[in-house]
Amino acid sequence: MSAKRIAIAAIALCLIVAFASTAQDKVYTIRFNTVASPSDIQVEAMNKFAEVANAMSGGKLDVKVFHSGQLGDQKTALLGVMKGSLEMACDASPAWFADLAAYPEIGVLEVAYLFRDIDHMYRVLLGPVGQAYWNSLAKKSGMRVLDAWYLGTRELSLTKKAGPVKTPAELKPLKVRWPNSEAWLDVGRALGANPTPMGFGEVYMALKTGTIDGQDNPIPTSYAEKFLEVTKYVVLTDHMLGYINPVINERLWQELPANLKVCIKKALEVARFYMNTRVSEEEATLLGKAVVEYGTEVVVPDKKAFMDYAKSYYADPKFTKKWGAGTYAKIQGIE
Ligand code: KDO
Repeated sequence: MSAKRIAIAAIALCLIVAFASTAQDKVYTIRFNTVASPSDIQVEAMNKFAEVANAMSGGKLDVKVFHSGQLGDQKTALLGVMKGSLEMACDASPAWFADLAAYPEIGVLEVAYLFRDIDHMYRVLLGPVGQAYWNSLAKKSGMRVLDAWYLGTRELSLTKKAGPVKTPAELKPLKVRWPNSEAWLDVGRALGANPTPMGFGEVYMALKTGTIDGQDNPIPTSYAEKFLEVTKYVVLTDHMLGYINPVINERLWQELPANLKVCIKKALEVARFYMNTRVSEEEATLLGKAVVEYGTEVVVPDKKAFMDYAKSYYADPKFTKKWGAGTYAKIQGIE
């Protein structure tokens, strides 16, 4: 080999080594945002994720948690993750993706009375059906779903003025808040409501000042965010097994070395177990606390009336057109 060739080969080798060591030495800062406040279990779970991911990666991952919407509300954060101006967000789920990622088909994964129980929910979301939706979401939007954390069963909480609603007909005249995306508003409509769209951060004040008559969220969320302090009735409609999907910018995900991807996946799993256990515990205990602390009245509604109403609402052909023929039944039928 000539001296010139040896020199070129040496330079090429140096470049390869330099590149490899840059990739290896690089510290990835990952900002992880939520609208939830620090008293909310999901913030604890996000902190758990950060702690495990950072430790497991030996400092190559630097996950930082931002609560209370410090880096934006639900929509802003998800659009940021899609564009790459934010690395991760926690307040994500299909009813958001359907609108923000212009992917109406995926909305079928978050409709009233879809899942029989948590096992069914997990078989769909973390099984091949869910994975196929998450993969096409990543292609369409630049945002990848990494996991599914149980948020709790969604129930209505209504003000004193609204009264102890027991049927869809009684819900109709009330101003009940739902998250501000079309697929979320359909959840409200499927219960007979005429939903008021509103950002999460405005709900407490709107309940307190009487701008709205109620809202829907799982008990641990409604308790942590003090929504139960400013409402009187919790109506046990059990209309949805709520979950959130931690998401990451797809370009960043593809850039991450394989070992760091493993750290992220493992840390998410730890956080998921933490969150799901705590949520289940708190679902069982917090209502009793709210009864003592706030004088909450627990209302057992005509759940069958709500379920029947939802079934006929989603039977509208516009949903078959959005989701694809037979998709809803296929998801419900997964064993
Ligand atoms: C909410 O805005 O009511 C909601 O429960 C919607 C969920 O998709 C999720 O964004 C959640 O807020 C936040 O994570 C706060 O718990």
